[in-house]
Amino acid sequence: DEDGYDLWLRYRPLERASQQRVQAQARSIVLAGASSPTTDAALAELDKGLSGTMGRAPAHTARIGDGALLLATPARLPALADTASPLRTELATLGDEGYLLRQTRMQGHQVTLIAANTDIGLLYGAFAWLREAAIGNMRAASSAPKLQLRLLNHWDNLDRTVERGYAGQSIWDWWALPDIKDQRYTDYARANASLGINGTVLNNVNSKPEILTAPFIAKAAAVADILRPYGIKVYLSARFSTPLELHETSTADPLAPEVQQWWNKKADEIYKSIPDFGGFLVKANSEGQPGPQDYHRTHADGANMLAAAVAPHKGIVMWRAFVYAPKGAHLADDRAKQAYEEFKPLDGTFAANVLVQVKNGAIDFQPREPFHPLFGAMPKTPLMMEFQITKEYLGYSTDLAYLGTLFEETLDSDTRTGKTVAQTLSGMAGVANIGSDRNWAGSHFDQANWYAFGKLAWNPQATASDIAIEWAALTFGPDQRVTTPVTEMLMMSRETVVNYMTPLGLHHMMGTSHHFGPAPWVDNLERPDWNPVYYHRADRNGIGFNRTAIGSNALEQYAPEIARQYADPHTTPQQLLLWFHHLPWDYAMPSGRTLWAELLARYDKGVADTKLLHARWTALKPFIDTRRYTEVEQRLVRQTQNAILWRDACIAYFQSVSGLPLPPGVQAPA
Ligand code: GCW
Repeated sequence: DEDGYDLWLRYRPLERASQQRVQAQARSIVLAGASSPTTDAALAELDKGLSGTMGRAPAHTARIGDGALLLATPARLPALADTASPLRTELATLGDEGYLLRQTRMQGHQVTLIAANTDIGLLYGAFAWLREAAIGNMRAASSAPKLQLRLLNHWDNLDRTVERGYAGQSIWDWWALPDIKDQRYTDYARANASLGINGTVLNNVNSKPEILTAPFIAKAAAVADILRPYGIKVYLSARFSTPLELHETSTADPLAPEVQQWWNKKADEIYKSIPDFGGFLVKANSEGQPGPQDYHRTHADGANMLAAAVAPHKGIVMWRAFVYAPKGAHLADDRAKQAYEEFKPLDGTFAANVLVQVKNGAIDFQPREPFHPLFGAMPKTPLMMEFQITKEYLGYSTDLAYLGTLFEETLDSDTRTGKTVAQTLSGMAGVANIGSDRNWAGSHFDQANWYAFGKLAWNPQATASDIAIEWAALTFGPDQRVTTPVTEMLMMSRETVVNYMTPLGLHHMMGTSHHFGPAPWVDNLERPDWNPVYYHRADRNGIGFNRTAIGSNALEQYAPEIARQYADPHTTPQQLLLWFHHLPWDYAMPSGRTLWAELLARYDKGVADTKLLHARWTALKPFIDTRRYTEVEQRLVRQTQNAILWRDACIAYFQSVSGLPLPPGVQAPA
């Protein structure tokens, strides 16, 4: 019975023809040179993969023979170090983490070579080869990551609750650690390494001082020991006021010498237990978290102080730009502008080992947002992209929404500063959707979002559809009668959610605090910038947030070409229309409909497409194992109800505001 635990590393038996192709490439397995923990992991994975797909794993031999699957680095195999070898030339372009898969002759034998410059590269190569085997492709490949930092961010609390987690408790069992190490940690490492993820922040950005005390450092070190062979570094979220709250300093002012000294010593202590500790992630002066501004210091002052503490150990600081202050948050302001206003002036003032981590959009992980104006605006500061893999605003793990298309849309956006968003990045972080549920992600399809994040962090130019096809084949088997419809479901799913939740650029209309379900009517929260009415601004005359020069002028934060194009509703992409403009209900849309009628049509399409998703899945019943089929099917039924609720609630509410007639055939609720 398939329960989803194996993720995309299922290694189920292949058909005979595929088995023969795989067999031809792996009559024996040869590791050049001595073993290391990382090559042990690679060989164990090959054994596991081949036992599953082929029925048994080939013998490991020391000598290269015909049909060998050979793992080698230049340091391990002199032939690869030979400057005359074209393979060496190719390897030289692949860096520390790249790999190549190649049919070649070695010592007079026909072999399949998995080659890299490092053992981590070999591990990545082994996973890539196994992926080819599982799909039955056996293609040659050559690949290196385009981004250096590819991290998961766990919003996991020390009591094992997970902020915005929809997949059960945190996988980190802090109570049991460091002595008791769940097998799940190793499987977590395998899954992440198979995608090339090379770092993980273990705890929530809403952090606690305890995480940096000796007992928790020991626990984190135990996790780091398990992840290390897989090329994954451990990072921690640091609470800015930690020394003060632990009563070990009298202030948390970043410019106070005692504070700097405390952090220096803390860093020394951490690195003693975790020599390759990655560094800190910090949420400061945002949503009630402490930060340097509590002492009238800047974000750069705060980040640079922490950066100085970890710099001698080659650590980094990822400083989040997700800041917005309650003060002055009245309707004339625009929360979307605040991060840019705070951070843009600091460009060039951050220490070399600081990265500023920016959410994909300027509000908060909405089903659709334009790219954050900080991308392209901080040329002197390395930036990290922060995506949310967990679906806080897209229906949790109940609704099906493939985020590959959302990620791709942001990454491919042209900043008009000579770079796409992807080209402005030094790294990518994904807020993890992983929990202790048997299937890790809360639903089978949500595994695709973890997968897509990892793949795009490795190569931000990869396409969401290629990733979807690969995931579908690895998850449900390479039968095209399954992979084609599953891929089509994935590719239409996010737009479907946009349509039934927030069409045409609407945003932040979700239920207060939990963020599930519609609540566009809410207007009484303690902070105006938390109210949905602040964002849609619907009234008798029209709807939308005017962010042009006669509105909040958030547009001015974008490159002039974009600002000019989006200043006019007629040249603003329809999908962002109400993000940037407040328009009359009878505004003429390109479809020929009024804005009101277009809005209704979008909501209807969202519902219709949800039903279509369900129908496509039920057609797959003969091809999918019972448990996974049923678990997905139940969620699609629920999603249809959710979509109907969104549509009906939003239409009823907007109609009550606009006073416009409902479309023919639609009755106002009694
Ligand atoms: O998306 C919002 C969430 C908060 C989260 C915050 C952030 C970790 O609703 O739960 O807190 O953003 O990103 O800091």
